[in-house]
Amino acid sequence: MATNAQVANANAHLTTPTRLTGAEIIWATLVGEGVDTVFGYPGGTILPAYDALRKFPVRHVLVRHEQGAAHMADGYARASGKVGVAIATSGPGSTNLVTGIATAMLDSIPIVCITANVSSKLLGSDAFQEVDITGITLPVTKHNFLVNRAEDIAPTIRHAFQIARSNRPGPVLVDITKDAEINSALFDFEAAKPRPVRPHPMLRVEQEDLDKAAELIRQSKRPIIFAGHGVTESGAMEQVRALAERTQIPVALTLLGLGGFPASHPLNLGMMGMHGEAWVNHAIQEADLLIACGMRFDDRVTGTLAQYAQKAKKIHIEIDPAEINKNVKVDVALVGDLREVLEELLPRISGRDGSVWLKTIEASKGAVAVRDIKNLPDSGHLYAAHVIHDLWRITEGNAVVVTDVGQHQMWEAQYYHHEKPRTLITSGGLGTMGFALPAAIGAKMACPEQEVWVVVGDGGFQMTAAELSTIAQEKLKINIAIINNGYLGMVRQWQEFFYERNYEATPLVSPDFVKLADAHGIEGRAVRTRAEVAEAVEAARAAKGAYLINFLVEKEESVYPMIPVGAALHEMIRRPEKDPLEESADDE
Ligand SMILES: Cc1cc2nc3c(=O)[nH]c(=O)nc-3n(C[C@H](O)[C@H](O)[C@H](O)COP(=O)(O)OP(=O)(O)OC[C@H]3O[C@@H](n4cnc5c(N)ncnc54)[C@H](O)[C@@H]3O)c2cc1C
Ligand SMILES: Cc1ncc(C[n+]2csc(CCOP(=O)(O)OP(=O)(O)O)c2C)c(N)n1
Ligand SMILES: [Mg+2]
Repeated sequence: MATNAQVANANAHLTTPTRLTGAEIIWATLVGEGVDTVFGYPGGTILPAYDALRKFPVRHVLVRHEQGAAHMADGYARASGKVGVAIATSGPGSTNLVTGIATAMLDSIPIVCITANVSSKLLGSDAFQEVDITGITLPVTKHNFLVNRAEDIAPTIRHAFQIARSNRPGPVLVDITKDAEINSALFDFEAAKPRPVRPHPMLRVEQEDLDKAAELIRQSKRPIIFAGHGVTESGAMEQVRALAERTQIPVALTLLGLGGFPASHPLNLGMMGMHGEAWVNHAIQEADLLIACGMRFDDRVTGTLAQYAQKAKKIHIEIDPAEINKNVKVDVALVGDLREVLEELLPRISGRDGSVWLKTIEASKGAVAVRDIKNLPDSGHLYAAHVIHDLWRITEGNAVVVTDVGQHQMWEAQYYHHEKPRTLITSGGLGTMGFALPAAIGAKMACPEQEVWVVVGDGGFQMTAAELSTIAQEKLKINIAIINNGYLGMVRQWQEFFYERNYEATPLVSPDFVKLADAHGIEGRAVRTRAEVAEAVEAARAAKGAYLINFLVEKEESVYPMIPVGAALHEMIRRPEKDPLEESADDE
C-alpha cells in the first residue's frame, strides 16, 4: 500500500516543477500517467530507479523472470484496458522481455517497457550487460526510444504512453542510460505533455463509403458480422450489438473477439476459423456479405485465401490502414475507430428480415452439431471439455479466464462461453506458451475483485511455473487449472494427423504439480474423473488463497474441427464417428 508521504511527494512533483534525478523522474512520470503497479526485476543499471522507488506510490511486483514481467503488464492491460508497465535491467534483463513484447505486439496490446542501459559514454563498447535493446526490439515494438539525458525522460515516457494507447495499441520500449538516471533535471509534468496525435491521413471515413456499406447491407441475403479484438479495444460492444439486432445479422467471432458479443445472444454463432464451429465456417463460405469489425483476417481465421468466402462482398472496419486489403481484398474499407464508424453507419441502416438466412444456418447445425458434453454418458474418462464445461457452468461464465497456448486454449474457446469483454485473456497472434500464469497475475492485479482462472497445459505451465513464487509472495487469489494430457498436445495432434503418429519430442514428463504448488504454500489437488471436477472447482473457489488443480485428462484427445494448413475453410477434419466424445445435436 502506498503511504501518505509517497502520495504527497508524487502529487507535489506533479503540480510544482521540481529538480529531480532521472531515476525519480521515471517514477514521477509514471505516477502522472496513472500508473500504480509495475512488474519488474532489478539489476545493476536499473538500480538508481529501484533506489528512488521508495519515494513514490507505486506497487512493484517482483517477477521471477523478465518474460513474466512483460506478460504481466500485458495481462494487466488486457484485463483493464489501461497501459501495463514492465521494468528490466540492461542486457539479459531486457532481452528476457522480448517474447513478452512480441506477444503484445501481435495482439495490439498497450504496454510500456522501461529498461536501463549502460552509461551513454559506454554505449557501443560491449560494456558489461550492454545490448542494443532498441535495435533488438525494433520489429516487435510499435515504437521504441533510447534516452541518454535526464531532461528527456519525462517527455519520452509520456510520448511512449500516448503511442502505446492511441489508434491501434501496441508495446513501446523506453531504454534509459544509467547516467540519465543519475543526472538531474527540472521535472515539469505538464510541459512534458506530448503533442496531440495527428490523425493518420487515411483515417477518414468517406460519406460515400458509408452509403455504399449501408447499401451492401440492405441488399445482402446471407450476411455475417465478424466481431474481432477491435470490438473490445474500441469499446464498440453496444454498437456491434445494435447493428446485429437492427439488421438481424448473425455474428461470428475471432478467438480474440470472444466476449465482445455475448455468447448467449441468439445472434451469436460462435468462433470462426481453424478450430471454429463447423457451421460458422460453412456459413462464411456461403455468405454474400462479410462485415468485418476490428479483425485482421489472420490465417488461422481464413484458411487458404484462394478459396476464402468467394461469394461474399466484404466491408472492413479497421483502424490500421495497413490491414486493409492485406490478406483479403475488400469492397468497402471504413478506416477509423470501430465505435465511431459504427455510430456514423447505424443511422443509415434500417431493419431487415434475416429469418431465412438464420434458419439456414440453424439447420446446418443439425448436421454438423453442437458438442454437447452434458448429455454424454460418463465413460470413466476425463476430457478437457468436461473440465471447461463445468468451470463455465460453476462460474456462470463470469470469471476472467487466462489461457495458455495449445489444445486446452482451443477447448476453452469452444466450451467456456464468454458473455463480457476482457474475460478471455489469451495469446492469439504469437501463440506464446508460458503466457497464462504471468498474464493472470497481471489480470488479477488489475482487477482484484474478479475471479481469475488460469487454464494451462502441462507443457506451457512448465515454461513459466517459477511465477508461482510471485503469486505466493503477492498473496494473490488465482485459481489454476492444469489440463494435463502428458503431451505437448497440440503438436502431438499435428503429428497424429500429418506425421503418421510419429510422436517425436511431444510426450512430456512433469513434476507432481500438486506437490509443486505445496512447495509454494499453495493448496491443490489432482482430479482423475469427471465426477470429481465440480467439487474441485468449488474447492478452489472456496479456498482463501491461490489453488491449483491438476486435471489428468485423456492423453490422445484431439481438437475438432480442424482446418489443415493450406485447406479451405470448409475442408475441416471432423471427429471420427466412433470417437467417445461424439458431437451431437440432441440438445438443440
Ligand atoms: C493454437 C492457436 C489456434 C488458433 N485458432 C484460431 C481459430 O480457430 N480461430 C480464430 O479466430 N483465431 C484462432 N487463433 C488466433 C489467431 O491466430 C489470431 O490471433 C486471431 O484470429 C486474431 O483475432 P483478431 O483479428 O480479432 O484480433 P487482432 O489480431 O488483435 O486484430 C485486431 C484488429 O482490430 C484492429 N483494431 C484495434 N483497435 C481498433 C479500433 N479501435 N477500431 C477498429 N479496429 C481496431 C487492429 O488494427 C487489428 O487489425 C489461434 C491461435 C492459436 C495460438
Ligand atoms: C514458446 C512456444 N514454443 C513452442 C510452441 C509450439 N507449440 C504450440 S502448442 C504446443 C504444445 C502445448 O502443450 P501443452 O502446454 O501441454 O498444451 P496442450 O496442447 O497439451 O493443451 C507447442 C509446443 C509455442 N506455441 N510456444
Ligand atoms: Mg499438454
